[in-house]
Amino acid sequence: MVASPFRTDKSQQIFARAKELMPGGVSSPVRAFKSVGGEPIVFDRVQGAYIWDVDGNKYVDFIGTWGPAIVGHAHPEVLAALRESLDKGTSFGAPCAAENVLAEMTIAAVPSIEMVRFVNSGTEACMSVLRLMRAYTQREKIIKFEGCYHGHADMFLVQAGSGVATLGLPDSPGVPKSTTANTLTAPYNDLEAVAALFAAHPQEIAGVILEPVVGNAGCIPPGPGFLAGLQTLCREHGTLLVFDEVMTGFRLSYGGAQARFGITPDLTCLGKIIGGGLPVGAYGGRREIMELVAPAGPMYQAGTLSGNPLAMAAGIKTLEILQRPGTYEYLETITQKLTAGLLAIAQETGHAMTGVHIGGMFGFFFTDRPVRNYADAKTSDLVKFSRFHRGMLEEGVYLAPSQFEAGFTSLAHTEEDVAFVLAAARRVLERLA
Ligand code: KE4
Repeated sequence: MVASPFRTDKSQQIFARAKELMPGGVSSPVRAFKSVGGEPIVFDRVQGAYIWDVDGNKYVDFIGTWGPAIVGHAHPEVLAALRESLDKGTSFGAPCAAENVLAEMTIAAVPSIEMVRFVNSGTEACMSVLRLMRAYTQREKIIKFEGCYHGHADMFLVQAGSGVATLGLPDSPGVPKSTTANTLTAPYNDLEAVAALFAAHPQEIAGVILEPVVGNAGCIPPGPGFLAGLQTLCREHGTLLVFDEVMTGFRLSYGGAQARFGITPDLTCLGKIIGGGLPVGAYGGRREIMELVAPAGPMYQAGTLSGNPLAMAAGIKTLEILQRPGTYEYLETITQKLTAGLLAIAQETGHAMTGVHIGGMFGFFFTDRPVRNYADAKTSDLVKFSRFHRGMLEEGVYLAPSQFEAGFTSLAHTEEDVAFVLAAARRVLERLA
């Protein structure tokens, strides 16, 4: 898959110039490989389960542009739908029929959504839903969880501090303390910590927002009763429960995590897959809440390119493909084989590793302890992760360049790809032993 020896001359040349033009040489920080070290790879094209770099090296791709490529990169039917839409222009800045189509598909698929608003990113979806939950409840505080990421809007950039009830301290310069003072944090999977926050701030908490399966601290599933417990606490306190399904939406099942777990939140954020690789986000929920959003109601939110026909076309075709029989059974099977194989090889080569897979999502940590929250995740062997990442890259396998990300499979990943990846993992882990 990759040239031997592994050559990345062109990548390095292009990236050196990129660093002069763009902060860190990237359009999004995680791409810079800061947490795994080494120079990032500059890519040229994608197809199915694969990605090629500018030096001609081919990799099996488990990032899938961070989730959208669930039907496989550059799916011929998605490209055909885009070409058909492209002939009619790129954006109208006005209603188009395709918005109705994707809205109807989203409403039909996601249990919590009776009405939906399209935006251009997951960040916009989460930022807007935060404003909505405050407008609906007329309260200001929110609860988020350490290690959960809801995009880069100020109020979510909160130091995921340790401890039970942490008043938000901004973890980025430029975010005023006044902005994050209303953001409370608790450890994931810790219902007592959430109950303590409600007790400390009665009638003040507008909403609880979380990733129903964490994908931004590595992959961490909810423990038994956690989601149901949060729903009970929210109902007791007149607080909205919000699932950020930007990553899990249409990945853990066609109805997302909420359909898989049978817990229907009050509001849901979506992104990634519903855009099929083009910029789309969305938020939705009960009609009585969503009708607060302008121009139906007073809560303002807007966007020049929201609902543009190209992005709608890519999203519609992607969801049509996902509706086909056997989709999620295939994703579950291929992801299970990959994860189980990796854990077995780690054990055989003497490396402590724990891992999870759910739907088309997986993650692993180099530790022999259970990982139930961000604090646990941070105790795993990050150096070994970095060395494993680099080793796999040189074997032609592209994993997320951070321990605190998840892995994504697609309908294009085959059993042969899994066998290739596991053989590579064995070679790399034997070298790391
Ligand atoms: P975007 O603004 O990046 O479209 O979505 C923000 C977001 C919101 N909620 C969840 C659960 C998310 O995972 C994300 C974005 N995910 C990251 C990967 N962990 C995007 C990759 C990046 O930041 O470059």
